[in-house]
Amino acid sequence: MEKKTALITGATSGIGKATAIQFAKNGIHLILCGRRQERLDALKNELSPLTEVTTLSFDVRDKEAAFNAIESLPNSFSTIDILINNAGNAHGLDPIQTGSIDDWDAMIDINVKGLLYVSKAIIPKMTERKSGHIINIGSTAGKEVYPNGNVYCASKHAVDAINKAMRIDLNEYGIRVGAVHPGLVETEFSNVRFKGDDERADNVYKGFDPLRPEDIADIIHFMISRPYHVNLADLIVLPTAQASSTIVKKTF
Ligand code: NDP
Ligand code: 8X3
Repeated sequence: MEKKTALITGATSGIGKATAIQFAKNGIHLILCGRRQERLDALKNELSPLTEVTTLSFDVRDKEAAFNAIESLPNSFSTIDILINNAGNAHGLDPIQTGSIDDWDAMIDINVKGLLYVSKAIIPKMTERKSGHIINIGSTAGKEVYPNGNVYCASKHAVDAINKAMRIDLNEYGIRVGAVHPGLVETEFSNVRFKGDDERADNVYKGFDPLRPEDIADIIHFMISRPYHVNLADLIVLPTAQASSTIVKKTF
């Protein structure tokens, strides 16, 4: 069977890294993206015995860097069948009246504009071939709004809208578009949100059984391994202990 090629943004950590590992186990060729080259190199070394792997190090905020990186792919990786738009983070958890404008810029530039730049660099070849699969990683923060989540929630509501818009615009090209919207997943997400305050970050996941990045990777692999006429369009995935952004059953 012909091997598929997937480009994963944010493959250096968390959900993106777990997805890369899951895809490699299933023989999918990988283009691993992120800013931290040493982590990309380490993951490439780990996965190369299982599948073909290449890496692209760029900041998704930098549109020129994103286009140049994707343009630079060798022929053997230039047909991208699957795009996993995963790179993103929350920066800060502050009320709107005291929030940092730098944090707002980071979240809009990475989670929204970065996703658009990478998609724009890849979609035209998918429309030419009339095939492809795009999975956008949204969040429960894109389905509801919680206290102090303001701009992060706005950025993920934008991802939700972009996911729906892509599915409509790409419908005539037979391209599959779907989103996964996770609740609380234990990754480096909260370490980034709280800018290295690891104790505060760890506390987010204490007292209940959070999702693990592998849980989301499993679901992403399930989505891409359905027969081509099946498109999982919009999935909300929660830990059992979580009912909504603000309702989590904790043991303390
Ligand atoms: P991590 O912090 O573990 O991973 C984030 C990834 O995004 C890293 O690989 C990082 O790579 C990459 N990234 C961040 N900023 C940039 C940038 N400017 N340019 C390129 N890559 C970047 O978090 P998660 O795995 O949890 O997050 C992955 C996605 O899942 C995000 O979109 C997040 O919003 C979403 N999500 C997470 C949830 C959670 O509870 N953890 C729940 C719902 C959604 P590098 O730093 O090397 O560039
Ligand atoms: C990450 C989940 O609840 O921290 O998107 O916003 S949450």
